[in-house]
Amino acid sequence: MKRRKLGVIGFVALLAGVTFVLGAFALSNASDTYLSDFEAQYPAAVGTRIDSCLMCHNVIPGSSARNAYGAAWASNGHNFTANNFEQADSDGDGFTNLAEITARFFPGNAADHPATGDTTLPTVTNFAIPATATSLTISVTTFTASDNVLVTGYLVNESATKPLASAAGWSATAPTSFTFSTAGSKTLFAWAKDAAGNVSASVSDSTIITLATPVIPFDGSGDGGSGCFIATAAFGSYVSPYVRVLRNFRDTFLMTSRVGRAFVTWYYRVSPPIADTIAQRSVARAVIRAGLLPLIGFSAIALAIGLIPTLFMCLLFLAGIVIGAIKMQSLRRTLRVV
Ligand SMILES: [Ca+2]
Ligand SMILES: [Ca+2]
Ligand SMILES: [Ca+2]
Repeated sequence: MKRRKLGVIGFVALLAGVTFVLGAFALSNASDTYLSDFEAQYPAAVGTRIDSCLMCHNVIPGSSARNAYGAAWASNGHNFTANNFEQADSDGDGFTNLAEITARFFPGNAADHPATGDTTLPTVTNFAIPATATSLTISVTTFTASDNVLVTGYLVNESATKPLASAAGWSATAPTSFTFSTAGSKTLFAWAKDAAGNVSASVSDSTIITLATPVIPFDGSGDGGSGCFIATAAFGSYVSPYVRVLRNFRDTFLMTSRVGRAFVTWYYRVSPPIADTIAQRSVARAVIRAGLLPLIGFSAIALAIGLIPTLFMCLLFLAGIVIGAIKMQSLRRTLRVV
């Protein structure tokens, strides 16, 4: 009877032991999974002081004693971003969950947070872009910054005015490229900020962007695919309506005659270097644009009513001017005699 009792007690103890081990394994396994979820969500935090079970637990890693962040995260369906969770301040220390994670502090421990009253500005330690470029998007060769606590934002722009920490365009990592809206001589400014909202002084670097003139092979087919180099450079775009008029004129009238084709071949040989020079000088572009307007007008009329009638109209116009000049001359002479 006694032996039977001891047997029952032993069985119950064994069962309890197995249950405890399995439970502990399940808990620690769950915690490991959650930590992996955290690392996947915040890869920059991997290997840092907050890459630990203490993210969600108070004391014992793997125990069920969750801290404020762990409990709130569980209530949020184990989701790091839903319901604006990153902007919540789970431990109530005055720093959002995201700000704490970004600055490598525990968002579930109110005693652990970025320095308050941090007035030390971050410093941009290195910033460089290529001296020349041939496209509007340039690469950022180097952009590094440091801070007494942690650099939490990087910004590159074209303004020498210090941006606000709340301005648009800050990124958590240094940008690797920048896209300008126009070509020419450009200066870029690099800024860094910290979690306390301090923005660094800028470091600038300059580049000269020269957009390559579209060189489209001329095969003499007059298919409309060839470029009007000088006009394209002057109007800044191959698809400008003015350039299109000249292209249509070329394809309709020049490419259909031997003399016209010879002229186009010659033009394509001499114009690219001229176009390159024009493309880099805004005054030259303006002068060429003005100079091309009569030709564009002539081309547009010729395309609308035909080349011969247009030439006839031009002759009439010129004749009118010549006759008018002669009339004025004789009138002046008559007046002098009187
Ligand atoms: Ca907090
Ligand atoms: Ca905290
Ligand atoms: Ca600082």
